[in-house]
Amino acid sequence: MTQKNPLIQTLQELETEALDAIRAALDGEALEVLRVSYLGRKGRVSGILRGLGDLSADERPPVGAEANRVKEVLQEALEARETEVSASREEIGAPAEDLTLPARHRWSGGVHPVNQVIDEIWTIFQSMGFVRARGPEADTEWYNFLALNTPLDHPAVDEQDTFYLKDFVLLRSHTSPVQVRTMEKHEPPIRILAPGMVYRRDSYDATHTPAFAQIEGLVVDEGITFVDFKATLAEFARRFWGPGTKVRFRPSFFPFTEPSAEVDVKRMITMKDGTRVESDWIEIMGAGMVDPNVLENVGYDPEHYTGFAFGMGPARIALLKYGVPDLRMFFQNDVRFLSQFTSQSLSQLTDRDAP
Ligand code: 2U9
Repeated sequence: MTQKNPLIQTLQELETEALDAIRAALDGEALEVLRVSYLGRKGRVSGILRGLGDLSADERPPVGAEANRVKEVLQEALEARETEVSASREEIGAPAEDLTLPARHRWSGGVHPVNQVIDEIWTIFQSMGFVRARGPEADTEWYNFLALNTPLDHPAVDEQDTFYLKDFVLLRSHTSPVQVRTMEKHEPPIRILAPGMVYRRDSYDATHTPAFAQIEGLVVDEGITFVDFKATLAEFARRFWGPGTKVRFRPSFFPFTEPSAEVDVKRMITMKDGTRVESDWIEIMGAGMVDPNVLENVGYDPEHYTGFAFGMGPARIALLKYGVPDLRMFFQNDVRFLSQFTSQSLSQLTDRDAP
């Protein structure tokens, strides 16, 4: 066995030492220093290669081969480490985020303008002692028409033509069935507000939609008079539209109320220059004293109890309140339109139910 040339031993020690140093290097600059000291013109591996000429013909090939192998190993190791340190430099954060910038605003939804109006109306009536009542959206002809003193061949039914699910069962055309069901279950005093979706076979245009929200209210007790009726609704109108609001009750007809009225308001509007002008009369709801036949239908004695009822469409109220020209804009889900009503955020709500 030929003895190992001591230069080969030196090369292998250099290799180990250099590989350790390369692994420990943290940046490109340190790696460049190492490259120069091992592989540069005056480097230690290059020095051995340069001295090959002084070796004997026997010694030269194995030392030369080993020197070249070590040179290649170190070159590869330097390149690999260079790639690693430059990748981690990017990770550490160049280019860095500016942590002093204010946080980006996270998009958050708001309450739909029609629901905002429902909430506002509900808050006003709640403060007057009304409680919320609910009922099914699919109901029977009895609850939707007959109990409400509305025979099916009455012309008023044409206006409330609705969707039948099967014989006798339909999508309610108003929330009045909720009041009928509440009266069946409870004795007076009754003071309820019934908001909810209703359905009619209507066109879809600037002033109609076949599905819409309604809010109806009902008060029944001993000794409820036309004065209670007018005062409650006038108080509501002034709280909703502002203290300067004028209220007018115009005679009308509904099968379930007698006498009946349409309620109009005349608002005080503040112009841009600060002057105050009166609006035209605008119709905001229908209402009336509960027809004695309706009270009888739920088993109340109309000689003993009297009451009043009212109904309004919050989308129509929202239209008037915000000056929106077309009802359909509320239902097209265009964020450019809806985001103009985000003053009330979901997190601000404390006492909100689904309508
Ligand atoms: C019972 C007794 C009476 C509710 C009433 C109206 C008049 C009315 C319309 C307003 C706009 C419907 O959404 S709208 O198209 N409503 O004009 N509603 S009186 O009367 C009742 C309800 C229940 C037991």
